[in-house]
Amino acid sequence: MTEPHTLATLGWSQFFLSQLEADELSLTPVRLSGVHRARIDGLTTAGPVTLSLTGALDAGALAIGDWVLSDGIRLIRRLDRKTLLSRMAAGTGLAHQLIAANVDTLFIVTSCNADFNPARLERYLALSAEAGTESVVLLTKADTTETAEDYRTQAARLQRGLQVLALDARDSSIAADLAQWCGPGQTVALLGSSGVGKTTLTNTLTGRDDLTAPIREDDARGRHTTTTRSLHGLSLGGWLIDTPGMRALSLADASAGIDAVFQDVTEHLGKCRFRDCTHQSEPGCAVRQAVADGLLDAERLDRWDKLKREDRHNTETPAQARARSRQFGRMVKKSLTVKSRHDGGKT
Ligand SMILES: Nc1nc2c(ncn2[C@@H]2O[C@H](COP(=O)(O)OP(=O)(O)OP(=O)(O)O)[C@@H](O)[C@H]2O)c(=O)[nH]1
Ligand SMILES: [Mg+2]
Repeated sequence: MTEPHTLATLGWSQFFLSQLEADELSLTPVRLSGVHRARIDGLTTAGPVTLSLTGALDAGALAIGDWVLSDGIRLIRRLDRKTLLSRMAAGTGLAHQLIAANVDTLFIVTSCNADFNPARLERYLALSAEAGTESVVLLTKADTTETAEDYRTQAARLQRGLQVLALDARDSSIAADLAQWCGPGQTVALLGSSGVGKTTLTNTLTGRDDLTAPIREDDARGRHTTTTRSLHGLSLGGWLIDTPGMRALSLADASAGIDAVFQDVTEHLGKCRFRDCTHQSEPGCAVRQAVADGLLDAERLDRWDKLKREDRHNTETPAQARARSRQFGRMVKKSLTVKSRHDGGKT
């Protein structure tokens, strides 16, 4: 983008302004548009800047979309984030990898083909809910099938009130359908598997001509064409972050996000006979009863349970895990005692 920006069109707001100390008012706010090992690229009201990363902050602590303060040469400090999309770094076991910061809306991208997978979409939705971003599911390649509406209906069931759009990512008229998220000051990010059309959407919505590549015919898999995250100006005035295709998405520290996506499950919690019910085989389980009564989808319950266990496993320290298993042991023992008393009373 060549035309000058105001802080507001760059996404600045009272939230960031209120973080400034009196002696920081002369510093320049910079919105990060690229994070590299030893330098960062950013946008200011005076145009693009590049700052070298020396000393205090390392690149891993910064995310594209972050607001930082600079004295014109150096980065002085990062401001608190309105939202932060992060995930467990693949292969490292624990470390969080920052995806993007200060994103208002996450466009979760999948296609009307073999890429469509409800369980995977639920992971993205939980990540988004945990980050505090609004979620919108975009189903690309609607032009390649007669059944786009079926995909849309299935996706809409994955979270209450979820917005889902089926579209042809190459069609310039989609900008009008996405306009409410793409205006001045707003930031969207695209996440999804390789080959679903993230860069195609980027090109359509920004007027760019970034590299895209055809997917494999047999299983609809992409070729990991995009390799870095990048921030671009949208034709409608906002900002868009394109990202490389994701392979696997593991959740950590996302317990509240998972529950926000699975409200149809969580609304039945807290009503079981045992306070620490695991909803497996305990008597008086309100959750299993809801499934039996047709009020709750058994597959949703299974997927919620699996995600919560995974999240716990990835989040707990070994000491916390031991404490929880001790507590669980005590709870089982107690419920067996209660049960035997109860059974004894009956005979
Ligand atoms: N027919 C049709 N083709 C599409 C659509 N969206 C994307 N494509 C095609 O799908 C292929 C992959 O698109 P990309 O935009 O490169 O996908 P990506 O999500 O950026 O992939 P990575 O960069 O590998 O993560 C390209 O050949 C696109 O032209 C769509 O809505 N309809
Ligand atoms: Mg791409």
